[in-house]
Amino acid sequence: MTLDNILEEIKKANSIVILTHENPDGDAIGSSLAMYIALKSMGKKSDIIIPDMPRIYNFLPEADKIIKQSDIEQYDLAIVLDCATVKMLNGFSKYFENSKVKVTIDHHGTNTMYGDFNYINPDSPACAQILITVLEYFGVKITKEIGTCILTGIITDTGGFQYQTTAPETFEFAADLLRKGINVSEIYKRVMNTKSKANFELRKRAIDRMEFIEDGKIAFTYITKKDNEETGSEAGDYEGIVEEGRNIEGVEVSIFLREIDKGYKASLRSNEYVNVSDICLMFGGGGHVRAAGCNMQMPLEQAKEKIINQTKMYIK
Ligand SMILES: [Mn+2]
Repeated sequence: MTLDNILEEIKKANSIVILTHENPDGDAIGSSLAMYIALKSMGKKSDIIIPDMPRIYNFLPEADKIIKQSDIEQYDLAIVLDCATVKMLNGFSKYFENSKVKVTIDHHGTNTMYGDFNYINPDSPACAQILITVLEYFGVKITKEIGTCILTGIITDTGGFQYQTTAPETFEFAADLLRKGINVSEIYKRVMNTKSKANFELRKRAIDRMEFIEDGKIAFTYITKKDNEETGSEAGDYEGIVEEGRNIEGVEVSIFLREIDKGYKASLRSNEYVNVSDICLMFGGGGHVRAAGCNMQMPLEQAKEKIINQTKMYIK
């Protein structure tokens, strides 16, 4: 079975690299750190390479061990977490391509099974939740540190247990952690409610620009590089903006464009019936039914028109 193969590869490997998707969220960071700590407990040293670490997750155990790049050309084993495609590894895919053995652990239905061994569960609300099964299989005890990282992944990807993806096991696991003395309410507050000043400033601009299309069923907004500069934004400071549109009464799809080096990165969220992963797949992206994204290498006006027109086709 896949997990036996993965465990065998971990045991064999002398050098391991942990990777995740670009623009990492709480699930990406939490899963990576949980794996890092688990490997350490198994007597395995590993590198986590994340070039664009959002500052709100700096409180996580071992977050200071995350590196932006590595001198090691070829790792024996690469473990990729929470990442649907090789393309989403973006700037640091070379560590993946060069490694001798490749493992992916993920919960995206759009995962392309690009590893030698792929452990995918699209029913799991977070990659971090899959790790509970994986680590228990490896005989790793879920310590307070590991639990904190896993819970961070679960809380962010379930929007604080609010999405329909939240499974009964999700609550059971949270209850277990609470019994173990993990400060669930503190993690919740840090992850869900604490915003950087720059995030707040970006949010203000995005809300100010928000447009409603198709009788208010589509909400659209954007931020530019200039906004980032003027607000002193760093990686991850745009988190939560797309949800602002989604939370407005009558909105089915919220679209948020964010300027990146080449064009715009689109984030989509839906409420009831639109599969936004389908929309994003049209532009080479993907994700989940209610949350997905894609890159659009074109000017703002063009990106806006294309993504809105595509979305309109799904609106009832
Ligand atoms: Mn995830």
